Amino acid sequence: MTKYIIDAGQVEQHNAKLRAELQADYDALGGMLARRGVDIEALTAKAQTFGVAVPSWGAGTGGTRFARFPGKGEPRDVTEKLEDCAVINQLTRATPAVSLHFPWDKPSDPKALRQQADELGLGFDAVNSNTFQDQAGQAHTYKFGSLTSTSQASREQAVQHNIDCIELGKTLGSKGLTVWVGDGANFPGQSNLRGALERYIDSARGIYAALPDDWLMYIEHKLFEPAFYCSVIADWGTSFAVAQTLGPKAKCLVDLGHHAPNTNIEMIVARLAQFGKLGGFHFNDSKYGDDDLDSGSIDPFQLFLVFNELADATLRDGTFSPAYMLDQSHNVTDPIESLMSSAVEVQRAFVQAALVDRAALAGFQEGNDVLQAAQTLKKAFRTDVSPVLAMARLRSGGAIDPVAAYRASGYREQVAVKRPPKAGASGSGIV
Ligand code: PSV
Ligand code: MN
Ligand code: MN
Repeated sequence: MTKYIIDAGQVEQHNAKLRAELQADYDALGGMLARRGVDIEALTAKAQTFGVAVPSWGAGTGGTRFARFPGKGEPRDVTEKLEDCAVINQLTRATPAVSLHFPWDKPSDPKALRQQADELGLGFDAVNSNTFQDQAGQAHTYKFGSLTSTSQASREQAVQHNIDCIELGKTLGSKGLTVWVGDGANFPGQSNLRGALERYIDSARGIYAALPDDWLMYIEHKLFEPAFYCSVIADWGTSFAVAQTLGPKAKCLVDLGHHAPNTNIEMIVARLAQFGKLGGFHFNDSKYGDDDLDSGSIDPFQLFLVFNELADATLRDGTFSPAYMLDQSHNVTDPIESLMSSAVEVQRAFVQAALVDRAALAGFQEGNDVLQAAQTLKKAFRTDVSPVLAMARLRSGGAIDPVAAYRASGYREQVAVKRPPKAGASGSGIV
């Protein structure tokens, strides 16, 4: 039996107040969709299957290189992060798994952590390694790189850390390791561009060899930052080449914020899917760079177009299940509210993409009816599927309006009392 952090009776009360209004909106949308030949019940059932993992580090206030302004009642350790993640899933029913980042989230008792997650109805998504910072007591620095360092000792230490992450992840029931390195250079000439990638591949082989058969290794590319002249794994071409070189358990991970502005991300998605190397996503939104803004807050059409490619790939390839995760930094909002709204935005794109009339689209593409092809996508994107999302939540046991239910529960005020700020606490680890 799942232990709910927010009193189930409170959620029911909240739903009771909104139920009639939702039913009216749902019926109206159902009638409109029926005229298009779409069964709203099937769409709602599909929405109920959607899940996106929540990053443990997103539960605390993020921060920029300039400052961090902590919020009230922030989780102080991994067990408190799990509590917050459980609230997010209780109200949205769309975030059944948590992605941990080591060593930030290293549990003193991994079995107890798994038990806590079980009790809260949560699973563990891919675990993330961290070789972009030096940790206290670490023998060798990553100042000049980790998996690609010219220092063999630093490389070996970084490989071992990834293997340790796999071991911890096995105990927790995780099935994947996400590897993002900040390795690169700040000056032309600082590093040998080809040599650095050769060292990366050599190190990655050591990690890959430690992967259990039913695990995947997700290679996450990022254009720049912290390296500002060049990054070793800067783009999907490089991550694709690495994944091909390593083998079938290595796949590419697309973080939406890790590209130059105006990059056609949906085309990257289509390419990776076509060649069987699309492993998963870190969802967020951005205006300039790796802004880590809330999903769908800047360019919801791009998010829709990504899901449109995923829907096309599913149709072509049958079973196809990339890993979905949010990777955001919340600086000016309550992280629980941002994560709930973001999960709903990603779910919205998933449902809208299911509304695309694929037969009509294929016909317009075949006949080069450009305008109608574009309108076919827009018609799906413009459909307000909010009643479907709310009904899916209601039927799955969540809240019709997650943010309203969360505010009414007083959860943040309660944890603010239970979780006084740590003296000198300055960050969630993200700078
Ligand atoms: C890097 O910018 C990144 O997107 C990677 O996914 C990291 O693991 C995450 O942020 C948290 O720092
Ligand atoms: Mn990421
Ligand atoms: Mn990032």
